[in-house]
Amino acid sequence: MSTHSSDTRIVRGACPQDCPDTCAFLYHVEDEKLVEVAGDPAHPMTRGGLCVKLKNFAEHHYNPDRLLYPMKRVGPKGSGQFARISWDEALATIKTNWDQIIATHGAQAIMPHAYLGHQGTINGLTAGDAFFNRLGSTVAEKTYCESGSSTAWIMTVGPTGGLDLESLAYAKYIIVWGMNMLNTNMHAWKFILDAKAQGAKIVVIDPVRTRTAKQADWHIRIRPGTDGALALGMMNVIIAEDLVDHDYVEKYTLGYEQLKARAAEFPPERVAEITGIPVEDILKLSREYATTQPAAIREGVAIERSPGGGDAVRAVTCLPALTGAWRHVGGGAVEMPIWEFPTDFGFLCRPDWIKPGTRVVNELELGAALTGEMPLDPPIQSLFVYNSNPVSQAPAAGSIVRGLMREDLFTVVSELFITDTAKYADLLLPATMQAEQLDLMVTWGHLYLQLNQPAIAPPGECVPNVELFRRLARTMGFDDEQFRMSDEAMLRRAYDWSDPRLAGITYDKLKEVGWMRINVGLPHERKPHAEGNFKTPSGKCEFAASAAANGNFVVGVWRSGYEDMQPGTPVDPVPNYVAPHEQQGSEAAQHYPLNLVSPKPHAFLNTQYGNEATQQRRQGEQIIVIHPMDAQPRRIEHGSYVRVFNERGSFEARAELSDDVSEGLMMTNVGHWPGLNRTGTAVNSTTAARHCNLGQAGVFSDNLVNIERV
Ligand SMILES: Nc1nc2c(c(=O)[nH]1)N[C@H]1C(S)=C(S)[C@@H](COP(=O)(O)OP(=O)(O)OC[C@H]3O[C@@H](n4cnc5c(=O)[nH]c(N)nc54)[C@H](O)[C@@H]3O)O[C@H]1N2
Ligand SMILES: Nc1nc2c(c(=O)[nH]1)N[C@H]1C(S)=C(S)[C@@H](COP(=O)(O)OP(=O)(O)OC[C@H]3O[C@@H](n4cnc5c(=O)[nH]c(N)nc54)[C@H](O)[C@@H]3O)O[C@H]1N2
Ligand code: SF4
Ligand SMILES: [Mo]
Repeated sequence: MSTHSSDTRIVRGACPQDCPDTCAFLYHVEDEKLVEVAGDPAHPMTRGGLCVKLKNFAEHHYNPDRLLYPMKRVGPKGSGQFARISWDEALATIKTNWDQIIATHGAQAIMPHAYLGHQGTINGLTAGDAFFNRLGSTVAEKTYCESGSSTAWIMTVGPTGGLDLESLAYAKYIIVWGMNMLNTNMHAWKFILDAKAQGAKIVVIDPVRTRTAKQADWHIRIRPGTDGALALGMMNVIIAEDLVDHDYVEKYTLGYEQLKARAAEFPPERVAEITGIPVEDILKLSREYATTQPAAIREGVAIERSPGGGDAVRAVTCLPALTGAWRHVGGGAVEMPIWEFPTDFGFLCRPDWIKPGTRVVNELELGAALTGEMPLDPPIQSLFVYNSNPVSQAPAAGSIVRGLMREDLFTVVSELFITDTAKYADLLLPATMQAEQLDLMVTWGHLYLQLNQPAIAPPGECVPNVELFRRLARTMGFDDEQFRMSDEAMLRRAYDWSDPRLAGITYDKLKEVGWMRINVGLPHERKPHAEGNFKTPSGKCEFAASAAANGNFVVGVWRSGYEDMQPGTPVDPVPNYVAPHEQQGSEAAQHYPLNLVSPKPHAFLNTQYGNEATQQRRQGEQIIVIHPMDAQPRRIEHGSYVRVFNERGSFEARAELSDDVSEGLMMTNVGHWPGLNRTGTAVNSTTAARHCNLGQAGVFSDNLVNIERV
C-alpha cells in the first residue's frame, strides 16, 4: 500500500467481479478522486492483496474509453459509430420501439441477456429480472457458469455451503479437481499451502499442466469430459477394497446399493481407457484419497463444461460421504458456499410476475435465437444486453454476430465500454463502476457478507444497473413499489436478517465495518456434515437423488424463480458417466482431430480488463498451447501464427509448443477481446451451443478443431 496524505478518505468496498475470492477493498480517495484500491489486510480471504487483474482498478475508473453518456448508432450496424444523446431521448427511443414491438408481436419478442459482469445483490445476476418479468418479455435462462455444478450439488447434498475453503488448512489430502486455482481462486491457495506445510498432499486433476498443477505434489492428466468415469472408478476401488466408511454410509447416505452397482460398471481398466489415466494411478489415487483424512475436494467449474458434466459433479460430490471425509474439520467437498446466505431471490427476481406460459430461451443459444435457426414465434425483435458480453463469452459467436446484424433487431446494450457486443447496439447506455455505487456483494468462495459503499461520484451520466431498471420501469409506466425503492431499502429487504446465520449482523453494522462472517462455524471447527445434516429432501447425502427418482429434474439457482415453468430432461437417480459429444475417433474427428479447452485468462476477468494496456501486457496476445507431436506434421513452430477452425468458425493465435498438453489436446484462453485479435474472432467462434446434462450449462471443453499455419 502506498502512503497518502492525511486528507485521504478511506471507504470500504468489495470486488465486483465474478470471482470466488470476493476481496474486501479499501478505496483511497483524495480530492474526490479515487487514487488507490487496496485489499483489506484484516479480511481473512483478501489479506491485504488484490490479484493481478485488479492491480490498476483505480485507474480503470478513469479509462478514457469509458462509456459516459447514452449514445445512438449513427453508422451501419457493427460499425461502432455512435453519437451522444440524452437519457430522455434514449428512454423515449426504447419506449417507442418496445411499444411498437409489443403491439405487433407481443412482449415476448423482447429478450434480455445478462450474466455476471457485476456480482452485487441488486446490480448483479438478478438485476433486471423483476423489470423484465413485469414487462412480460421472454425469460432468459442464465446458465453460463455453475448451473450444472449447482444442480448436481443440490441433488446430492442439498443447498449447503459444504467445506469452508479456509478449512482447507486442516486437510491432509487435497484434490483440486478441474480448477486452475492459482489463476482463478488465488486467495484460497494460501490455505492449501498451510495444509502442505503440515504435511498434506496436493493433487490436481486437469488435462493441462497448469501453473496450479506445477505447484501440486501430483498432477493427474485427465481427458476432458471424463471426470465422471474417474469418480466412479475411484468408488469402484474404494468399494472393492472395502475402504468405505460403512457407519457413515449407513447413517447419513441414501442409495448405497444402487451406487455400488453403478460403480461396479467402472473397473479401473475401463476407467483408464476412458480417462487416459494409467490403472496404477487410479488405484493409488483411490487408496490415498480414502485412507488419508481429512480429505478435501475443491471442485472447479470446469468439470461441468462437458456433456456429462452434471453427472460428473454428482459423482465427485458422492466421494466424501462414501469415505466419511465429512467427519473431519477440513474434510468434505466444496462447490461454492453461496447457499449459506439467506438471500430473498423471490423479492429480487419477482417470478410471481411471470405470466403462465411465458417462454424461456437459454442465453447460450442466443445465436440460434436471433438468426431464426431456433424457431421462435414471435421472433426476437429486441435484445437488451447488460452485465454480459456474449460475442466474446457465449458459444457459436459467429451466429450471434449474424443475429446482431439483423436490420430489424432493436438492440440496447448497457455497458462500461464499447465491447465486441456493444459495437452492434442501436442504443448504448452507460453503467457505473464499483467505486461509484452501493451494493451488498454476493460471494461464491467464502462466508463473509460485504457491503460495497460508493467512494466517488459517477462520471458523466453513468448509472448503476438498479437505477437503469428504475428508469426503464418509469418509462414503461410501472409504478410498483419495487421500482420506487432506494438502493439501500432494496438491500435491507433482500436478506432475511432474522436468519440465525446472520445473527449479530445488521446492515448498519456493515456500513461501519464493511464485512462480517456469517454464523456457520469457524474454519478451525466447522464440520457441517459430520453427522449428516444434508439439505436434501431425505436429509442424507443422496447417492440416488430423490429429486430425480420419478423422472423429475432439479435446477440450480440461476434459473431461480421459474423452476416450474419448464420441464427438464429426466436424469438417472444415480450418477453415471456420459461421454463427450465431440470424441476422438468419431467421424467429425477425421476433419477436426484436436480437442480444445479454453479456460480463464490469468490477467483478465473473463473479458474485463482485456482492453487495458497494462493487462494486455501481462496476459500477452492470444496463444494456443500445442503438443510438439501435433505441431510437427503441420509445420507449426513455436511462435508461428496458426488458424484454429472447425465448421462453426475460426480464430488465429500464436502457437506455443509444449508438453503441458497431451497429444490431441490444445489449450487457449477465453477472454481476449475478439475485436483486438488478429481476425476479429476468438475461441468462442469455434465452441458449440450445446448443454451439459444438468442445469443447461455450457460445454466449452467439448470442442474438436483443426489447426493450420498461417
Ligand atoms: N484470472 C481469472 N480468474 C477468474 C476468472 C477469469 O476470467 N480470470 N473467471 C472467474 C469465473 S467466471 C469462473 S467460473 C472461475 C473458473 O475457474 P476454474 O474453475 O479454474 O475454471 P476454468 O479456468 O474454466 O478451468 C480450470 C481448469 O480446468 C481444466 N479443464 C478443462 N476441462 C476440464 C475437464 O473436463 N475436466 C477437468 N478435470 N479439468 C478440465 C482446464 O485445463 C483448466 O486448467 O474463475 C473465476 N476467476
Ligand atoms: N470458451 C469459453 N467460454 C466461456 C467460459 C469458458 O471457460 N470458456 N466461461 C464461461 C463463464 S464461467 C462465464 S462466468 C461467462 C462470463 O461471461 P460474461 O459475464 O459475459 O463475462 P464478462 O467479461 O465478465 O462480461 C461482462 C460484461 O459486463 C460488463 N459490466 C461489468 N459491470 C457492469 C455493470 O455494472 N453494469 C453493466 N451494465 N455492465 C457491466 C463488462 O464491461 C463486460 O463487458 O463466460 C463463459 N464463457
Ligand atoms: S478479481 Fe477476485 S482475486 Fe481479484 S481482487 Fe477481485 S475478488 Fe480478489
Ligand atoms: Mo464463471
